[in-house]
Amino acid sequence: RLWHQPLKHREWNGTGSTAHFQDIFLGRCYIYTQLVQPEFRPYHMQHTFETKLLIFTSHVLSLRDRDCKKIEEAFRNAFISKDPCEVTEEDYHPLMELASQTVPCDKTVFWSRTKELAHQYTWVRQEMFTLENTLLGYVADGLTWCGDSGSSEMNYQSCPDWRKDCKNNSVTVFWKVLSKMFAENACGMVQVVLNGSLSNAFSKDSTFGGVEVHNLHPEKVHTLQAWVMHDIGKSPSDSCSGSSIMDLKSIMSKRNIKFTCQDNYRPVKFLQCVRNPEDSSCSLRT
Ligand code: N1C
Repeated sequence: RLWHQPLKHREWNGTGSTAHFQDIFLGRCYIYTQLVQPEFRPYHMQHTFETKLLIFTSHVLSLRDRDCKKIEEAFRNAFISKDPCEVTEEDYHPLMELASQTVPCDKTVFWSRTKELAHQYTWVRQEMFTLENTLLGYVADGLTWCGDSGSSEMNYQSCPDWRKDCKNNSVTVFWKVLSKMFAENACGMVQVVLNGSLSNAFSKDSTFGGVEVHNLHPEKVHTLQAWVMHDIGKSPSDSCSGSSIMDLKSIMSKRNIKFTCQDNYRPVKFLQCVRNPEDSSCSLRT
């Protein structure tokens, strides 16, 4: 027999909030602000003096004294005690103001359906940033969270599913706001890693195609470089000459941003080859 009846939350079709959400969020925030900084990286991964200075001034300095408890509170306030299907972009604005962060010009990396590979790339090229290499992207990556209009607790039983329940849920709205800000803040030359093993490497329905592309500022971003990567062992389905990339090219030309595209960009291909050294496409002669 249950002595403490659990609070009855509304039932949704998606998995519930990640267990120990608050602890994970706070722990990750402290790891990011206290440990994931260039000075703490192994010597061989340290930056040249210039990039280091750039990152230090624009990126790290602004984070050192960020109060993780305040950030966690602002995060909770965005969705707690609310219907998880009626979360608005404005709900997350106080959080965005508190934890905003800038990435140096030429160092932004977007991705679509290539998450792991894009992250391996920025892990090796430590001066580059995906959204998950910024504080808020880092703390929220892979987590699920939602509240309930009838309670000040998080719902650990279920959260809205994007397809079956609603689009404006706490998780989806968060990534939308954050991705938008990430794109708005980008400058110089920006890169995107796309998946050429899908029939459409570029999709207007993705966060990259639906949000980021439209929030790049042409006054700040002069070029978008796309890398279309084919998974080793799968047959290529799309490439720089395919129609989905042509769509992206025409969107960029209308937006007055120069566009370049390359299939199997070598620095990223090398990362795939580390995992598949025996593949014929990884031999020195190709
Ligand atoms: O829809 P996508 O890819 O094109 O989104 C990726 C794109 C990247 O450039 C990021 O800057 O949008 C940003 N982004 C994230 O960083 C991110 N981390 C985790 C968008 N979504 C992110 N997630 C979750 O993955 C989120 O729940 C969202 O719905 C998916 C999108 O992944 P995708 O379809 O591969």
